[in-house]
Amino acid sequence: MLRKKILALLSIAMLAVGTAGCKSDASEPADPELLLGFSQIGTESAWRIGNTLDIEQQAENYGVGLMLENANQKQENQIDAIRRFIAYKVDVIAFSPIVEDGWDNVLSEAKEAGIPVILVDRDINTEKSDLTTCLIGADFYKEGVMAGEYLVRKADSLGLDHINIVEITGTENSTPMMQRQAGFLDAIKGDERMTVLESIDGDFLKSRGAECMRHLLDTYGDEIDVVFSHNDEMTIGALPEIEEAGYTPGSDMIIISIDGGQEAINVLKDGKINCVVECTPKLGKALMETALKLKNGEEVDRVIHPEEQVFSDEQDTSLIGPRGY
Ligand code: GZL
Repeated sequence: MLRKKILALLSIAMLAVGTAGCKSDASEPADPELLLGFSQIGTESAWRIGNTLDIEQQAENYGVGLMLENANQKQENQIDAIRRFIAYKVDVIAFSPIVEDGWDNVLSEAKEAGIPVILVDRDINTEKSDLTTCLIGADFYKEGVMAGEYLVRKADSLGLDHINIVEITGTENSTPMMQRQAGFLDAIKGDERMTVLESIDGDFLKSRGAECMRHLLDTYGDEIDVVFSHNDEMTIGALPEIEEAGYTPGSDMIIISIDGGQEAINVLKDGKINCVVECTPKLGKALMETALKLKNGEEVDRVIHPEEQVFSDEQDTSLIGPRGY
């Protein structure tokens, strides 16, 4: 097949060039019904790694030829990868945009090439709604609301009359960061007990979570009653800093996190985190089914949100089963 020959030549060319920072895994079944190009943000968290593994597993389950490229946290690498997918003439392009802005040009090129685009996990900011076909990902606003609603219940149960909150956010201008923050603030809005002392960007990284927590402890010390962290990675990074400062996370400070990976659930069971809002990385099945529908010219839903739950010290955490990421 001509495309396979082009693909083979381009793959050899790319390996020769040694494209920096990108890993293209052009593993595909013998004669795939569909060739899917996927640009993944990176490997910044257990969530992201779990998301990649799930997409690879589901591609195998559905017999989809998957070309997955890792952008190593750089938007320019994602844009380059999408241009390569266009050159390969893949059937469908999917990607998880690291930030919401800056995609119109490359997605217009995909549209001109007649290749449909699926957004996975995160959204983009554009005036041109026809540049993408579908968004498969969590309702991040609802995740923020669930975090805020937990805090209100916790404050009620402890009989607290004033609560100082520090927030460690995810990557600025990313969908989860903006919507988790908005949902959390809306959930506590009007509750006069609640004060947000500072909100600081931890970029979803463990190392930055530790740095941000050190800064917040140095600045506010024992004024801090609550740490609201946008992902488990940053939360896990922050905990040792809290302990080194002489505080007991989970009791001296209420700790609220999002993702629901195994490491955070283990720490929740140990009582050092009080609430973990689930954000499932298992989006691969919906991605493959949607891509196959697009290849076959079928209609697809504009938005597909997975069901998600809250894990917290309000329940018997010993009953929480293995998380798989
Ligand atoms: C959420 C995803 C976020 C996770 C982080 O769907 O975009 O990115 O919460 C990950 O762990 O880095």
